[in-house]
Amino acid sequence: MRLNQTLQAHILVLVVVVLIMSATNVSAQQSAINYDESKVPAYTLPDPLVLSDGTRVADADTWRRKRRPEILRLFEQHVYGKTPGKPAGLRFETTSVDKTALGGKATRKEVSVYFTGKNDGPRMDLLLYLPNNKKGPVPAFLGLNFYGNHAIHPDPGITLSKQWMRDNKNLGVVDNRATEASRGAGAKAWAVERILERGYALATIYYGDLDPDFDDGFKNGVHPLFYKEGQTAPAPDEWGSIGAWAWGLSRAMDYFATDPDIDSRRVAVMGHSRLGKAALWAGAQDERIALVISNNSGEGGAALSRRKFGETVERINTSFPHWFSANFKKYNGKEEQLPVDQHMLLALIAPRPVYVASAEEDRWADPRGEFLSAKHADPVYRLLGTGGMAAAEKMPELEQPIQSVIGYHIRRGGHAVTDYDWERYMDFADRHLRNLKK
Ligand code: GTR
Repeated sequence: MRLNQTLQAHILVLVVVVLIMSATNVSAQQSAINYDESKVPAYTLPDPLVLSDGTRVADADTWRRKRRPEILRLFEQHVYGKTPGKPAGLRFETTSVDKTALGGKATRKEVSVYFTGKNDGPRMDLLLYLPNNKKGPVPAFLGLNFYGNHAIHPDPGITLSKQWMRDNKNLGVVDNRATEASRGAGAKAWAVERILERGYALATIYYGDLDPDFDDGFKNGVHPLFYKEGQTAPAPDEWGSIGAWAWGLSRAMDYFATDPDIDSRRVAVMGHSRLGKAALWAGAQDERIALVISNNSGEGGAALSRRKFGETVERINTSFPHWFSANFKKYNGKEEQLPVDQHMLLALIAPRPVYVASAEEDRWADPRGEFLSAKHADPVYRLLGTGGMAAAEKMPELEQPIQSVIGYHIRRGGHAVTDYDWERYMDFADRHLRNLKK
């Protein structure tokens, strides 16, 4: 009898183990991530230079009037969702100025951007550093940050963000709020002194000011400001969080147009990872942005979705259901059915310079897919009379940057923004922003 019971217990354990094993196997199959180049499926990219009615786009005018708006609509409809424009009540207020910041090297300014004009309404806080060694309006780098403006530099004069933040004890974020310990916690990704030395201003915004990065059904953040009577969430073809982050970059552009210290015709937008996706989408929509930089933006950013290498559409929509439009979920596992691919996002930036940067170990973001996207945007740039991408035939070796109007590099190391990246972005901006007509 006792033996029988033990046997039964053993069988039960075995059955449970087998069930667990098969369950994990199923989920492993669903989310199988491919890192094998030989297993990249054969694919055909949609041609950015063919109209949806099949007509070839043979001149710059047809691109401008017909194809560009068509592609923009496709990205709105199927990928990022439609974005509202500038709100009528938008108001700026300079809340601090210190001309002796960073040991006298910089002027630090903080500006609140009130979206409804009301002081107790939603707002974003811009942090600006201007180089003191340069007179007049200066070109600027603009980028969203992950952990609050105070995290980009240990400068004690930066106001500590009070917004919701993802918990991170190492970065001093406790109970979803920044603490004094988070000052400068993200400074490695921001070459502040070098940017100033090279004659640029730096402007940054905490991305959570636009929409805190978790799936709450769009109750917080800027989305509710635009709900129609009775609406409680964005429609399937309306913006998600990436759309809101990109929208914030455009509101910063609105501000620059009013600030005589900034040369608003020479603003480069830079973003890393999910914020690189937002930077590209902002650059695609807002033609006031003179130059766009994607740092390791990967899936839904610079990387071609059809390659299904590293992160996939299904994976990103599952991990981050709030990032894209609800419509984008229709393409889970069906990348080949998308009416666009990400080379067309880069093409929307043409003829303005765009720089795509990858990192060797960042395979999740598919470095080759990022390179190929840049390469396949080239025909649009050429049609518009710019040089396009130099040496596009072959992916360059490590740390051999391409600095033509479509720029590209792949550096050693992993998923991050490094000093190497910043130096290349400034080389690129020196070359391409300087040539812009005033
Ligand atoms: C990852 C995500 C990527 C990238 C990254 C980031 O978890 O899968 O698409 O956006 O986060 O933003 O750091």
